[in-house]
Amino acid sequence: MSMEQQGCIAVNQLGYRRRDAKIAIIPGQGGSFRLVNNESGEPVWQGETSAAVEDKASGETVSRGDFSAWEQPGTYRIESGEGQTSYPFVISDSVYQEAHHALLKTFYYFRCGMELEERYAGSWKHAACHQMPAIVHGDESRRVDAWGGWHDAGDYGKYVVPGAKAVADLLLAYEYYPHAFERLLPLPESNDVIPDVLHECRYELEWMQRMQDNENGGVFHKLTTLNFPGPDIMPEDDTAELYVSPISATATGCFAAVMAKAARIYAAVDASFAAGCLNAAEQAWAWLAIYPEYPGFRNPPEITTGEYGDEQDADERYWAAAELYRTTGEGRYHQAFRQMAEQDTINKYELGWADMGGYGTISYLMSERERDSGLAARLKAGLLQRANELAAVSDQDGYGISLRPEQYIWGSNMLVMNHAMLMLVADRLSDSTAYMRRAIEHVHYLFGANVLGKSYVTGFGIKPILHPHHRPSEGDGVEEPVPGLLSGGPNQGLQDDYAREHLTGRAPAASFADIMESYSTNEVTIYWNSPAVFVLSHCI
Ligand code: G3I
Ligand code: 9MR
Ligand code: ZN
Repeated sequence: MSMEQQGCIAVNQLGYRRRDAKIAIIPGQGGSFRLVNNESGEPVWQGETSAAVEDKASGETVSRGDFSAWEQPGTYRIESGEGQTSYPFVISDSVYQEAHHALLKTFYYFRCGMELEERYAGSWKHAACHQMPAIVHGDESRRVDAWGGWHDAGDYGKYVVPGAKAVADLLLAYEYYPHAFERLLPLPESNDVIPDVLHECRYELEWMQRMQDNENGGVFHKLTTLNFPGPDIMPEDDTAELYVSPISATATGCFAAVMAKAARIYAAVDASFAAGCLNAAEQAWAWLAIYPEYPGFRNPPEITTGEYGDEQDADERYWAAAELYRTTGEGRYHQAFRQMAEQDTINKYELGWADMGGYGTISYLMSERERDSGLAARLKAGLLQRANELAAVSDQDGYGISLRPEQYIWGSNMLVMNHAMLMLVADRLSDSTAYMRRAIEHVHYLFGANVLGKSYVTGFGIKPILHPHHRPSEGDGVEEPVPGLLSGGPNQGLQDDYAREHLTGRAPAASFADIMESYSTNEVTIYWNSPAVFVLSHCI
């Protein structure tokens, strides 16, 4: 076996659960391949690959070696052809526990405004940051004391819209898979009454509440310094003045939605917090009613941090109506939802930071309230149709992934996980096992079954990313990055200097560099981790 070829057969580096589909991706024309006991080198099973395909996304010719039939626990590798081999991997039913735990724990590492103590943060401890009240942009004598919440990403901005997506994914994961959240993280707030995932989301929800303008119920779009700090500045050393940017309709819409959702979920564990969430949601809805049309958010000229611009606020309003109806049962919200559901311009099946309609659809489909049965049937059919489209793209892809080549954009790993999430929702709504099987292939991709043979999650797999664009990981003097961070992944858009210089001409799924400088391929964010928590919650 030549060492160069080790790892060239791509597998999930965490391993495979016994009953899951197990597929190794083998470069070249394919043929016979063997599953080998990693210790003894003895083949235990052998098979034929599928016919080779020219995979557009990766730019490679690959075939698929399906060894799903082998279910015996152990440590193995795949071998084929002329000395090609995979990294070793295990077959075991507990391959995802630790990764799930770390992907969730990461939200604690993103916390702003409090010290991260060694007891909870280990070597990645640091002092409290960003505790000063923020100046209101455009009304400079006014201050908003919005401490707390999570940093967005590799930068220290705090943005309402992506925060709402992240909390929505975590709360939805808890609603779907409560058993996946029984283990303590632990957190400073841990107790035996409230699961840690709800403590962690509450830390963000309380920050979001501080971002609501108590004069009118609208929600400030974001809280950041004027510009991004240097690339290795620790949070507590980022002491430039903080600003809140103006209210936006997208922030106010998804705020109303996620607060109404939280009101329902927290009612069972903390009635007074739940009541505060509902009140905040209702105030935000009142603002939305006063401004049925509102210009999309644009950065004020002095502010160059993340924009999260989005001209379309109808999907956030649609989601808000769905959650407010499900939580309160009030007919006015149902009526608003039914009206908006007729608008073809709203994408009702996306789970992104810009297009959020999918959350409204899922909430309506899960609702215990009286529903418009025709509408519910149409939404269910639409969601299954969308999942069928994703499955069809997956079936054409050498790596079993539902992204078309042009979808390897900034944060492509969010799409990989969002699509898996949608397929898992489809799995619940239908009798078919076809969606789940494909969703799990998306997990395999994340942990190494991809053209680069990398695990995109820090600290997990044999070849994990090591240099994410994450200021604390760069600046803390600790060699290993914070664990459990999901990288944005391949982006063919060449949207940073490093990518323009080094990645030009690469195939879409190979347009990635594990380099701090490449923020458009290797940054990390709360809302890329969150759909991964949802998907792995299914797997443990
Ligand atoms: O939607 C279009 C698609 O239609 C088109 O085909 C494709 C081709 O380039 O582009 C798609 O738009 C991309 C968009 O993300 C999709 O969500 C844009 O090119 C791309 O520039 C944009 O990137 C966003 C990036 O900020 C720059 O604005 C990322 O989504 C977003 O996650 C990222 O967010 C940053 C924050 O601003 C600051 N904090 C870190 C965070 C992560 O990098
Ligand atoms: O670090 C910033 C990252 O969090 C953002 O996602 C990214 C895009 O807005 O910008 C990064 O900051 C870079 C800035 O845009 C240009 N100069 C280099 C900065 C990275 O060190
Ligand atoms: Zn901070």
